[in-house]
Amino acid sequence: MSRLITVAAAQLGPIEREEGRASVVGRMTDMMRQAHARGARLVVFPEMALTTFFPRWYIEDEAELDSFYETEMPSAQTQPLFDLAKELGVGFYLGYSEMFFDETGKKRRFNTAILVNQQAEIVGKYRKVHLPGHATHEPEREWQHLEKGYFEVGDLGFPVFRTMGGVMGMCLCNDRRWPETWRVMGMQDVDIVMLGYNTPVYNSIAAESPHLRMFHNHISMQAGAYQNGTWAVGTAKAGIEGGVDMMAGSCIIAPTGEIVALATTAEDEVIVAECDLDRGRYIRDTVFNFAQHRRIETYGLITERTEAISPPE
Ligand code: ING
Repeated sequence: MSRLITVAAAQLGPIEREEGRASVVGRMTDMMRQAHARGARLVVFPEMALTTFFPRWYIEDEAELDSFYETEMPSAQTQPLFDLAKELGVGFYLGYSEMFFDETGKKRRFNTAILVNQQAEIVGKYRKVHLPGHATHEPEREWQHLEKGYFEVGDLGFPVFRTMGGVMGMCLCNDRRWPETWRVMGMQDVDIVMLGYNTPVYNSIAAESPHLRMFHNHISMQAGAYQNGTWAVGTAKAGIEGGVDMMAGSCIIAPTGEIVALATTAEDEVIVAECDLDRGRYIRDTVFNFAQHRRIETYGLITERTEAISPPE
């Protein structure tokens, strides 16, 4: 019997610096209702879905920087999303900036995503591992990309969670570009990988055409899906946000690597697809049957070494 679940990507248009969380949550609950009305029982929101993508700015004032993080989840401002999820019986992926003080009193900051089931219980958490950009202010850039300065490297690895009838995994934005992200979850027999992204249309430091940037966005997720026989859902925060054009292109990708649903705007937009979580089984049993075909004795360099080293001249 097929394990079917109808999934939605709830793409967000721009969130400006001054837009409050209550307003954003209102947009998200509207989209959750739309998704539910179209049969979806799992909704994937973007990375950093509650605020503007603030790493585009150098923010010196610590209190201002802190204002972009969530210190509790759910909070009074995000509770309506959980309440609606429970009312409708819809699970969701939510990306947000997480801040807390650890047992030593140290302030911790992570770029985080949670997985919430159809009873509105948080059943999974992921913290972004691949932080792109730079750690300190680089004034020569047209805009900053200070994720390395505003977040710690994720400390939870790439876990998967058996919930809502399948094995579900998460990652965040730049993670999708790294095959290791997908393979670690593939090694755990993942059925669907959910991710949100905030990706500028233009590269702030190198000439790269918008069509090439979108090509890289999709090929990263299509390859990850196919090479691990998993569904993938990539949800953008899109449009001109904080003066920077952020790419759209939210999509739902089958384990075959085919895009089965694609956003056509750079605004709040819901796309939906019925996902047969067994669709990837033939791929995992044949071409990517890891037990039969992987040769781990040859892969040592992948985890023994961080940087690439050229052979001697
Ligand atoms: N954003 C971008 C991403 O990986 C980026 C950063 C864009 C890196 C293009 C390399 C090329 O989609 C985030 N938030 O990771």
